[in-house]
Order: sequence, then structure tokens, then C-alpha cells
Amino acid sequence: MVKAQRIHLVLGDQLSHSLSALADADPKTSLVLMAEVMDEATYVKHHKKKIAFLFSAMRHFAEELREKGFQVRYVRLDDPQNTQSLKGELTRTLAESGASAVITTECGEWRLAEEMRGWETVLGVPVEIREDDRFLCSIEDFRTWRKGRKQLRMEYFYRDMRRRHRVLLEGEEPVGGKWNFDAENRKPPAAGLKGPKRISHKKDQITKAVLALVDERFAGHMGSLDRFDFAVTADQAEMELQQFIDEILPNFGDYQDAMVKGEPYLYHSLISSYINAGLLLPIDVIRRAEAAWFEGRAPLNAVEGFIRQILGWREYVRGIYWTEMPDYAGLNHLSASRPLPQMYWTAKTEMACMRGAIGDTIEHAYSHHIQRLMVTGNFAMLAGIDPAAVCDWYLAVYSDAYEWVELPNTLGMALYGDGGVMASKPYAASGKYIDRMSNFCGGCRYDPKLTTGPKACPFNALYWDFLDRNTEKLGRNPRLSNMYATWRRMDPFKQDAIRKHAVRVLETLDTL
Ligand code: FAD
Ligand code: DLZ
Ligand code: SF4
Repeated sequence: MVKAQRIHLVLGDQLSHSLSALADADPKTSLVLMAEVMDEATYVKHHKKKIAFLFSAMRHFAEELREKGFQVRYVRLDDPQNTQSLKGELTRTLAESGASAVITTECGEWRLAEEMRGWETVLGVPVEIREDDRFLCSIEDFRTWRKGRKQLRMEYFYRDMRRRHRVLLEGEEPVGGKWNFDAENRKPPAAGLKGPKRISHKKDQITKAVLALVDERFAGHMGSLDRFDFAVTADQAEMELQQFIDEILPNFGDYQDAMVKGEPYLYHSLISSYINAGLLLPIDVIRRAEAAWFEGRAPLNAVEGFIRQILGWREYVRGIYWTEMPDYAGLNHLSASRPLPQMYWTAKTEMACMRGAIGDTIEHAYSHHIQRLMVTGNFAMLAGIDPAAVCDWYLAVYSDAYEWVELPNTLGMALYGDGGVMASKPYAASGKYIDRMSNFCGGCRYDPKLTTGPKACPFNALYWDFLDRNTEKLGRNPRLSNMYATWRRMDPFKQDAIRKHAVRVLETLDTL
């Protein structure tokens, strides 16, 4: 084992050469530590493709650091000495290298951040935890931004971020005369809409070895490793970004909310796993999209919509997470308590939209935003599923999932479990919405126009029942007043039939 003065710990989602923990790493006196450990691979049962992506990307990153001249200790999952915890690997590395300090970058989950706060005591050496400056708003800046605001809304945060980073501005004004082109981003899918063919990266020896390892060690986790297309280096992620900017971004805006059977990606960028793991930097992605508009290669509704997701939503949810935790994870505003239906693990259901969204998830460890929000998320909220079970599912099954981004999106945005911290109203919708924005209903056993009876779309009765059973908590929300007025005007016999049908649906969730 090499001797070193300082250990620089790099976590699996910190694969950026500009990482703050590496800023002053010295090839002679520093030792970079990276470790594949069961603690991180099993705190939820991550999808096999998520683990394989991360382990392969970690191994490639370690190779790149070695090529740059750094001393790297890379501990593989099947190393017989592996203690299978980050703390254990730090302890072992400190003892063997003789180092007397640890440097790392703040991590993305409260559970690990809590543990890290205790490391100095446990390890008996100074542990410096540096800010993660890959994000465009520090946690402290977010805390200052939100201070004194009665209501938090992403839109105002986003405008401040546009000004602060001077993105899509003309002087102090937004290009195109408005900040937000969301209203132009809601086109239903045109008949025959098909997304472009995506890049599939060739698997090298490193990736093949990881796939074999994951196949053997994580057999009980969701998914299969067939067709593993992920980029596992920054160069490969850059190829995907380039394809997105050149060929896909121009249509991103129009079809951002569309859903099409058999088209898991449509015009989405598929870069979330790469940004979240550090293979792409958010500011670079934003500048590339911005340049596409300034150079006339993509329309403003697409470029603004895309930038809003990264400069706005992504930074905003992170700020919410770190300023609301740890209490946030336990919130359950609507007192939902049903267990997660089996279909979330198997995709075995006759509801075509759920089968599609969950099927994509099992196959690709991916489904796009509207599927996550308006299909699987919406269904879980309408059916009153226990938020903790739903959040664990989202954290496990998506290759881009880390709690800092997953939790506010699931608990706050999809389930309204935080009672309105994230969203001004629940994103509740009936089958009518899914019918308008997708082509799923045509091939479904259920009918989106029916609310009761054996062929009725389960979303419909659940939608009204959800509003009815939560009247006390939601009835005064001005953004729901039209829907409550419609419900109140409904014939009491019809209301009763809907309530009864909803009970039947809720009793048979596992056989829908
Ligand atoms: P695109 O649609 O192409 O969007 C571009 C980028 O914008 C994304 O890559 C992502 O970095 C960012 N972005 C878009 N929407 C959001 C958002 N709401 N919050 C944060 N960043 C956003 N995203 C995650 O990265 N990890 C998660 O664990 C995650 N869990 C989610 C759970 C639920 C219930 C919902 C409704 C959304 C969740 N999202 C999560 C947000 C969003 O669905 C994904 O970022 C997006 O689907 C990733 O696909 P893409 O790269 O093709 O995104
Ligand atoms: C998600 C993940 C997995 C599956 N495995 C590892 C690992 O073996 N070693 C590691 O350093 N990181 C891993 N990660 C990412 C961490 O879970 C992530 O850094 C924390 O959740 C904080 O965001
Ligand atoms: Fe989904 Fe209902 Fe449409 Fe079937 S009818 S696809 S369950 S929205």
C-alpha cells in the first residue's frame, strides 16, 4: 500500500474531475479513495442497471485519475478485504497508508451526511467536507433565498437563477420577452410520433466485468442487464449530450409532456444519470442549450423549457431537500397508508399506461418525467399509497435516483405528501388527462370515458374519491375550486356510485 498524507474520498455520484474534494489533490502526497460497498448498493434495492452504471462509471473514473498521475485506491465489491462500508474502507485506508486527514465533498443524502458528521470522532483524524460547487446554488444561498418567504415557488427562484448566472438574458430582461414558455410545452403526441434512435455505447472489458458482478451479486434486484446502453465515461456522456443538442432539443419543448406506447424516451435528454453522477456538469449543459438558441439551432420554447428543468427545478428541489430535512422524509400530509401494489415491481396490470411506465422502468431504469409524475405518481397519490413505500420505490428503480432529488419530486411534487411546500396543488388527474397526452388508452382494457362499471378507467373514480375523502385538507385550495364545484354539483346518486366504485378499485389494487 502506498504511503500518503491525505485521503481524498470520491463517492459514486461524484465522478467529476473538477470535484472540490480533488481541487488540491497532489499526485505525490494524496491518495484518492473510491470504494464499491454493499452499504451503498443495498440501502434500497437499487435497479441492477443503476448499480452497473455506477460501478462501471466509478471504475472508468478511477482509471482516468490514474492516467492523470494520481495515486488511487479503488476497492472492488468482491475484494475479500472489503468491509462493505465507506467508514470501514476509510478506516482501513488510513491505517495502511499512514495518512492523517480525510477530504471529501458534501454528499447527496441525509443518511450519509449524518454519518459523515461523526467520522472525525470515529476515525480520529480531521475530516474536511467541502461544498459541492457543481451545483449552481449552494445550500446556504438557498436558505437565504427562502428566508422570510411565506410560499416557496420554483418560478421566482428560477428567475433569480437566470439573473444570477446570466442565462437567456438580454440586458436584465429575459430573451423573447417572458421568463417561462411552459404553456407552449404541452402538445399531445401527434399520430405516429417516434423519438430518434439513441446512442448505444460499446461495452469494454471494465463494463463487461461489472455486468457479470452485478448479475451475480444483485440477482434479487429489479431489472435485467440485457441491453446495457449507458455512457460510463464523461466522453461518452458528452456524445449523448451532443446528439441531444443537435437532433433532439428542437422538439423537446413541444413534446415534453407527451407519452407514447413503446417510446420510452421521445425527445427527452436522458442525461439525468450523467449529471447526477458527475459525468456532465449542469452549467456546461445549460450553456450548450443556450448557445443552440442564440445560434438559431433550436426554438426558444424548447431551450427555455430544458434550461428551466436544470437551472430551475434541479437546483430548487435540492434546496428544498437540504433545508427541509430531516423532518421532510417523514411527512404524510394526506395520511396515506396503503401498501404499494405489486404491479409496481412486476408491471403486471391491465392498465396500459401503468404497464407502459412500469415496464419502461423495469427495462431501462428510466421513465420520463410525465410518466413518473402523472402515471405512477398520480396513481399512487389517488390510491392513497404510503408515501414512504412510494419514495423507496422511486429511489430504487431509477438510474438517476439519489434522495436529494428523488424525495422532493416524489413526496412533494407527485404525492403532495408535504402539504404544499413543493407544489401549490396536488398534481391529481383522471384518465382524461392521460388519454389527451398519450396513446395508451386506445389499447387498454379500461375506458377513460367511463367512471363506474367493470370497464371504467380506475383513475376516474379514484380521482373524485381522492378529492372527496381529502375535502378537509384540500377543499379550500383555490386552485382546486373548479373541481370541487363540479363534484358538489354532481347528482348524489352518481357521487354515491363513484364512491362505491372507488372502494372496489381500492380493494382490488393488486388485480387491476
Ligand atoms: P429531461 O426531461 O430531458 O430534462 C432535462 C434535465 O432536467 C434532466 O436530466 C434533469 O437533470 C433535470 N430535471 C428535469 N425535471 C427535473 C425535476 N423535476 N427535478 C430535478 N431535475 C429535473 N430526477 C432525478 O434526476 N432523479 C430522481 O430520482 C428523480 N425522481 C423523480 C421522481 C418523481 C416522482 C418525479 C415526478 C420526477 C423525478 N425526477 C427525478 C425528475 C425527472 O423526472 C427526471 O429528472 C427526468 O425524467 C430525467 O430524464 P431526462 O434526463 O430525460 O430529463
Ligand atoms: C448509489 C451508489 C451505489 C449503488 N453504490 C455506491 C458505492 O458502492 N460506492 C459509493 O461510493 N457510492 C455508491 N453509490 C452512490 C452513493 O449512494 C451516494 O454517493 C450517496 O447516496 C450520496 O448521494
Ligand atoms: Fe390508463 Fe385509464 Fe387510459 Fe387505461 S384507460 S391507459 S388505465 S388512463
